[in-house]
Amino acid sequence: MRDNIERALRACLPSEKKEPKTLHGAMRYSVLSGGKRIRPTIVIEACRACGGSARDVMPMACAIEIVHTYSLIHDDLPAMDDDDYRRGKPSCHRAFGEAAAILAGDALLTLAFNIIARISCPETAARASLELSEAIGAGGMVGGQALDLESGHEIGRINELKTAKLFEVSAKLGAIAAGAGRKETDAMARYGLYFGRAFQVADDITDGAGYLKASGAPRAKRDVLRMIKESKKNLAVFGIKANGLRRIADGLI
Ligand code: GRG
Repeated sequence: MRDNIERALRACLPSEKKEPKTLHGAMRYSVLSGGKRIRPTIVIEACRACGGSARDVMPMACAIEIVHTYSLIHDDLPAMDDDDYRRGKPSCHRAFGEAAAILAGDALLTLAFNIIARISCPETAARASLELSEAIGAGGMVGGQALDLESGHEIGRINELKTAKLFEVSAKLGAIAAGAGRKETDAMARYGLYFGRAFQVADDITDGAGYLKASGAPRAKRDVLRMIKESKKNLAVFGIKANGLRRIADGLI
């Protein structure tokens, strides 16, 4: 599956040989830099669990990974986390300059919605762009980042918006691509949301930051396990077709 995702991502991105070459280079550099591709894998597995095929859902999987990459590029900027490295390589602004990195993030976000707009079923495309825009805008990922930049906001709320909403919409888009009904789509969304919460706490434990600082290691570890269990509970309705999603959740442990 990983190879298919890489191939599809490559095909979505503008060529480095075409102007503006620096912008295209920065976009390709950041997307094709060896991420774990957890979010697109969740999109595909959620679609499979709802009876759809990996091929049908690939545009949505790519759109989600492209949004994720935009968020990493902007998060690494000097005005945000000011990180020199990402995925073991110089971060986008270190490799291409700050202006190019800002534009690469902007262009990737736009590209994600362009990919969704091209989905052949107009209803699916409209629903997917509505869900995605709500998950990643001021009421979702960007809003979470804004709260994180201020002080005094509850860490669970920040994590939910900044990280979990993108996982929630990943699972949801998979269900939507498969034409799942309301009950299945809601169950998928809850799987993604709880997985996303667990993912951020696990990341904080690894980094020694955020939730770990606020709650201490024993509680943070207990909470990850509880959130993973809560996440997997929502898969019961899909039977063995959701084994891929169960493995992803267990992989966090
Ligand atoms: C600046 C628009 C904007 C948003 C920032 C999501 C986010 C909000 C920032 C990303 C930075 C960050 C530390 C997010 C927390 C989630 C997280 C641990 C991301 C890393 O995800 P992985 O581990 O990364 O899936 P790979 O490299 O494997 O894709």
